[in-house]
Amino acid sequence: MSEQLKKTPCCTALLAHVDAGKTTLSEAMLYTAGAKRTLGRVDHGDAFLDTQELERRRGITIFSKQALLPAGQRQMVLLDTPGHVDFSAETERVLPVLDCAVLVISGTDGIQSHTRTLWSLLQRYEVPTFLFVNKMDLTGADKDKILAQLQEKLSPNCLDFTQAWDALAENAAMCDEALLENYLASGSVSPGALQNLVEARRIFPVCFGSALRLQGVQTLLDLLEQYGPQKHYGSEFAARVYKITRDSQGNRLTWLKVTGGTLSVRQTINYVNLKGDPVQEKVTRLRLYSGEKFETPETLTPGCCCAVQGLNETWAGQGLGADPGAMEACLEPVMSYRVQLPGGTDPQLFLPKLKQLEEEDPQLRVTWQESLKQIHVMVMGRVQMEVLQSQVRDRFQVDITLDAGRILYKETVEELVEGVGHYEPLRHYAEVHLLLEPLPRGSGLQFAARCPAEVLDPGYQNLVLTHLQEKVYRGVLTGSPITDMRITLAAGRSHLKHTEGGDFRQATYRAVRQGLMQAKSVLLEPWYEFVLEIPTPQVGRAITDVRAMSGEIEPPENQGEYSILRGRAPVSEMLEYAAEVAAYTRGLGRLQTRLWGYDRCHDAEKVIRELDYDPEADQLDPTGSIFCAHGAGFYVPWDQVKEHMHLDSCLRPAPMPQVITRNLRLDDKELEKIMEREFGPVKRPLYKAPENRPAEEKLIIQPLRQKCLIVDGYNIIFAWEDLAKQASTDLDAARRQLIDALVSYCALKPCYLVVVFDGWRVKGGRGSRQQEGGVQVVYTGENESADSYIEAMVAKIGNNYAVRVASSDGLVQLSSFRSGVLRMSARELREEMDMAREEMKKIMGNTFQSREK
Ligand SMILES: Nc1nc2c(ncn2[C@@H]2O[C@H](COP(=O)(O)OP(=O)(O)OP(=O)(O)O)[C@@H](O)[C@H]2O)c(=O)[nH]1
Ligand SMILES: [Mg+2]
Repeated sequence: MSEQLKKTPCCTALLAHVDAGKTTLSEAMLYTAGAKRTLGRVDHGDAFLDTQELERRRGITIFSKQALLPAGQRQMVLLDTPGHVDFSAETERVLPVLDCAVLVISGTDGIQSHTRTLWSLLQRYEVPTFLFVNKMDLTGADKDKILAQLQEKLSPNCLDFTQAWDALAENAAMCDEALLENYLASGSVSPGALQNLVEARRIFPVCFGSALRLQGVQTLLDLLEQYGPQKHYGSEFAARVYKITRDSQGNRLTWLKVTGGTLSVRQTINYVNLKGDPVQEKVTRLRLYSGEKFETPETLTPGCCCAVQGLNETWAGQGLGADPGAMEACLEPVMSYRVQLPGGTDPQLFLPKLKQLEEEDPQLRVTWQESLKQIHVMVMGRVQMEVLQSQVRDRFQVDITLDAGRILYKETVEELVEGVGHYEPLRHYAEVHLLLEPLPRGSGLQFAARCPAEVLDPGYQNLVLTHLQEKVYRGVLTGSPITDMRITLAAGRSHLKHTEGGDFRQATYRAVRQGLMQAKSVLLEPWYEFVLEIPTPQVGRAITDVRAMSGEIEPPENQGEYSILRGRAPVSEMLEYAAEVAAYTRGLGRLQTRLWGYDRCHDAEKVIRELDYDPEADQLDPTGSIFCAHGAGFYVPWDQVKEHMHLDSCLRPAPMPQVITRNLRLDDKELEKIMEREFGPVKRPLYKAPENRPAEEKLIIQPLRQKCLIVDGYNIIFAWEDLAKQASTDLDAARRQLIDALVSYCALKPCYLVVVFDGWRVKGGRGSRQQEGGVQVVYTGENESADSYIEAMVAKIGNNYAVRVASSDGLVQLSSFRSGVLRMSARELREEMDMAREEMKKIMGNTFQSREK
């Protein structure tokens, strides 16, 4: 293995807005650390990390790249990223693999809109962050002013780490209560304590310098060495893919960070491709890059970032081995363009080539618009457009142009509806009931299943969830993608003989569209958040302009000659406004925009009319269903599906036995607590219910026959090895553990759950009953054994409930139970509880961080 990476490296990225000096800084770091003997320069086209012809020509970074360097006693994988907004998706892709980041601030420009975007991304991906204020050699760069700005705009915990130790210790103590206590008691702070706070993102070290003049660069390296996080990894193989590229020979490279175990040449990797099919491939070569050059080690250890050859269907964001699934990217283009091909080029033949580029940049979203016979791509802006054109020219020798740019709209719903899809051509069968419920703006799509296993087999439930996630669902107003909704599987039905592989896919697709047809849909468009700096006399004009754009504006902030206006406006209106500002202020005004997200469309009616979309004529996404009569399938339009459907509606208010409603209405907080205990801390809120929580109130699952599970407490404890062992030293703890496990199980699989503990030997014990989570915990009284309690209980409720009793295998009395009462062994109970956990884990996907981390 490379000399460089014998120790666990710290993977560090440089991030900033365009031209802040990231590439220059990486050059300076490499040189200062002794990894490079000469100092290249961006402006001379010989920077170590602007390796691509395109980048050298333009003098900007377009692709993220890595370099290896020593940082004192430690090793570092340095990732340089593009700063231009048009390439921010490329920057976002590296965030999930970072151990820490250096946010570069230009000493003369200060905090830009894009800096704040990056800051919130770092927050979202929980990356410990250092700040390097660059270009301090230029006049106008003011250290105190910048520091104050950082503290005000980013975080008060941005601390100057170049100040004297005593002052730093005191300032750091102010950022954390525990540290403060310690500091007050001992009068000092340890570097280790600071490192922990940096790692926990409680403080952000700031230093200053000039990358171009090699000032302050050694200080930055020292800070990274001393306070950079020290990661520890598990022994099982795990990795996270962060990008896909092709080298000049056309070899496909999968860039990943090893996050557990080892990765070796010839190792077999099993994974699931984007279509959901299992793939098994062998690693044929590992490339450990530094700049343009690479070594080809046989094996790599955790912490390393490398390019892997031999994997052909991997994708950026993917987790391999023990690393769980991906996080969804949050920066996305809001404009789509038509690809114009030179005469004689067949678009159908050209499409796969563009798809190759899409693999490298998934945000391109290359689509074939059948109705128009056109290829469309999504790009972030003009610079990316030009880069795409050059890429296509270099790689495929075709000159394309992009035109007819249009805004990408989205759709959501305004209220809760139930969508039903049925698919039953001859010898097929599937029915799916989904609840579509609005979520707050910016939530995206969430999927859940709340369907009892007796109604639909958990295997089919998972299938429905997969189908919900596998495609972009289109709304019925304009055919734009849907967002900001939770889609919950509430019921479904399969047929023992006739349900085939694709049937649930068909039923699921139709259910979503049928639901959308009934719902009150809302058209959304992208909005900018803007800051407009303008000579004060022109404020009136600016306000009028923003109003005319249907924008929103805060009262102007007068700073003498200049005023600052902040607000929001639709992208469609503000797109060209920067040029207008420059014109009417004679170059003195400046407009900074950043994408706020999607919100209500300001001219929805007009857009809907223009796009002229007819959902019922859309052959690709039918809104109706297929039913079967007299041995033949027939089409039922969406508005008649409910008259034909086989299961009842899930939204019909029906009187419910108290116990089930209670379980279903387990408070979100309670449920979340249980989930966290089971699966580890929640990465993002699990149930972000909208204010009026419609689904919780109205979701009522058809009462089949209520399930009841009675657990013979001590018998189970002594039958389960781990609990038995615990019980031998601490019976209370074992009991606690069992109750906790049952509470979780009950939350995952709602049922009437009773656990009975024998108290009959307890002198004078009167017995007790209490409610814990969804579980009833019973201690029998003196002279009453658990067996007899259970027997009496079964006799009482056996008619109304499907009762099962879980007990150790040896118990004979239970076999004499009335018919219809099922016995369950201790082992079966364990298996079922484990299965419920697994199922929920699958359903929850990546909502939870893995415990092991
Ligand atoms: N005066 C001065 N100029 C600098 C300093 N650092 C970088 N520059 C100049 O700033 C310009 C941009 O530098 P880059 O290193 O390409 O900036 P970048 O952040 O990598 O830019 P992108 O990759 O395009 O986002 C170049 O002309 C550099 O020479 C510095 O410390 N002082
Ligand atoms: Mg650069």
